[in-house]
Amino acid sequence: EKKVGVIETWLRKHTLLFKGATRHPLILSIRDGSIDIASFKSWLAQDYLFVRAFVPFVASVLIKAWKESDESGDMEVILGGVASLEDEISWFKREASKWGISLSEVVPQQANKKYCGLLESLMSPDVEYTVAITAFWVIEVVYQESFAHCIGEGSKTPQELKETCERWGSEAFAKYCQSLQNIANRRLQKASDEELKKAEHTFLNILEYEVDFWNMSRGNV
Ligand code: HMH
Repeated sequence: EKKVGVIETWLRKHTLLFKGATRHPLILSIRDGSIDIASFKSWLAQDYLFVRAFVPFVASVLIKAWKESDESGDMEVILGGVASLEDEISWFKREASKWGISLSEVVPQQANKKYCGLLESLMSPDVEYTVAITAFWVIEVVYQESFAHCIGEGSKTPQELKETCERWGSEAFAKYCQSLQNIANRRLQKASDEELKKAEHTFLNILEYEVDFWNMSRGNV
């Protein structure tokens, strides 16, 4: 018998917050073409720093999968994630140079520091695999849902931003997020009430931090 996943239940329960993170004004302004390029550049620079902190977080999830997972296939999915981050960092460097951004001079803003601090706390060995893989999924899916919206039917996304939107909005990235969701759902199904509570709290925390992250780049409007 196929039960409704825990994640689907959360998405229904927390629709407003999820929409806040995935239909943020910055994303809507990319989609309708009204984006101020200074805002885009500010987002790009800050996200480069975020992704550098995201790498050790994903590596920590890989370690937890190796130690705690009941399914050997989890490791391949997470390892694929680690591998694609190498390409992503190269992409950020190329993209930054295209826009004339000097990445070595970028100073992390408060919301970015806060979010990277959350990632660091989730790297602790005390954080269960179930909680960590749920966090990993939500971090990825926010970008997938956001940028897919910018390339969907009727979008007026400027040509020079399309490559960015494709990176996270592509079918391939959607599939990868689905794999992460399947792993998270499988684990959540078997989790204790205590663990479920922690995972849901982390899910909500991340959505809030994502909204704050988008908000950082609105100061330039
Ligand atoms: C802030 N969230 C942020 N940056 C990213 N690159 C991702 C998520 C990846 O999905």
